[in-house]
Amino acid sequence: MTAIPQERRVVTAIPGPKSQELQARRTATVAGGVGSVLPVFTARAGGGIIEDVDGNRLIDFGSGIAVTSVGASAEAVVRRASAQLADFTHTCFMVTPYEGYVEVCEALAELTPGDHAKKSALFNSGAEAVENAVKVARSYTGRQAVVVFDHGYHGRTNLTMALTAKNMPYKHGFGPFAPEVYRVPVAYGYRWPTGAENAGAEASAQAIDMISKQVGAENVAAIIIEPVLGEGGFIEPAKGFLPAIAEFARENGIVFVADEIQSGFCRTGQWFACEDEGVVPDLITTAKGIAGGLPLAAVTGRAEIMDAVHSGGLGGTYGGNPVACAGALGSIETMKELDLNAKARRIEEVMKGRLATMQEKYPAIGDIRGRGAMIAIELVKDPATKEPDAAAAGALAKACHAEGLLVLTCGTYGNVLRFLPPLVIGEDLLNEGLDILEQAFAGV
Ligand code: PLZ
Repeated sequence: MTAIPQERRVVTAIPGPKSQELQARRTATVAGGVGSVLPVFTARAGGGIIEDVDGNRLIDFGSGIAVTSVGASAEAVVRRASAQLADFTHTCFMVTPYEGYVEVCEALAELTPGDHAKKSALFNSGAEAVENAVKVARSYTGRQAVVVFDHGYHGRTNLTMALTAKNMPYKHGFGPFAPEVYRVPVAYGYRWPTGAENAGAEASAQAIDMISKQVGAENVAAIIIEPVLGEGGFIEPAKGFLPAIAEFARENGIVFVADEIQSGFCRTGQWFACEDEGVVPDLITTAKGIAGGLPLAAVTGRAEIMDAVHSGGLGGTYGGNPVACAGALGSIETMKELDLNAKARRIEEVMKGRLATMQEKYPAIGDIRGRGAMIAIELVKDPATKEPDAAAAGALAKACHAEGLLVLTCGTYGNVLRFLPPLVIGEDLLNEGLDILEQAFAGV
């Protein structure tokens, strides 16, 4: 494996001719429902760089949507997964088990918040983990209702579509959705009517009141929340909100589930984002960053809750695939060795400093938020009205792409530009990416 030079290089139009050729073949055979943010076809990727088939090298501020935190070809991930590939690719853990699965569960017990006894079950995707957290919570409580939040995202399967807030593109035309799902307000500080300083207390009171009056706390199996909401716009619930909801869950025998699929594994500068306010979830769902790009997901939680399910009630052919488990062990090893929590906090410092300077010049930046290497800016037509400006977010992303900086958008209103660089990105590349963003503002 040759390391990819950590330098941006734009040698063709973006996308270049080879990418365009592949895109034409793709259009002929790949279902139109599957989109791509930027149709440059990848040749290799690593560190903070994605190299395309035309030889362009893009600065990566996306990490494949918060997945390749250790980079897309991390030495320990490649080494361990390759060794595992050579030994065996699959037996199915439900048929004849193997050590890697157990080692991942041991690591999850060690790294996730709380010093209680913990157990885990492994799956393939984030949505599958969330579905299984609901199965476990229903089995443990004997209750059915599931409470989720405004702007929440939990996946694209039938149950997780119901849990996801946003219609387009995730739910439109795909109903009917699973029943017994209830949505309540979240403390979105920037858009809270009485001001960010009141959002934590008021939103939690409203949410608790709605759950109590409309659902009945004694009917609720699980409350599921992303400690930093991802697809919904990198919304950090205002301080006090998460602890109040977790406390309400505890008082009422409701399983409190932290969906850390996007925010987990060093992304926010802590192993898990719920540590920020000392919240200890009953169950935690993880995926994405866990395995350096290999498909793996987990539900981890209190041993007595996880063990409520009858033997054979949880599983799936590929859940905890041995190659993916080896990748996870390599990824976790890298996070510890390189202290990627510290790296994420440094990325936050650099990004927020630069973005604050840009905000002085460009008032379209209504809000700068997020933690660690999960940072976003919310774009508005006018900072006084806060009217969302999705067109600006789209135009800025496009301008960045043309210069070889991969950025993603998100948000219920589509007006949030989000930055999710690999945590191993060099500081020079990080700053160069921010230079490109600044030039994009000047041009748009
Ligand atoms: N929970 C918090 O962020 C996945 C979705 C991209 P899967 N987020 C990226 C897209 O448009 O499909 C996600 C998440 C949170 C659950 C999921 C679902 O994880 O691995 O995509 O199923």
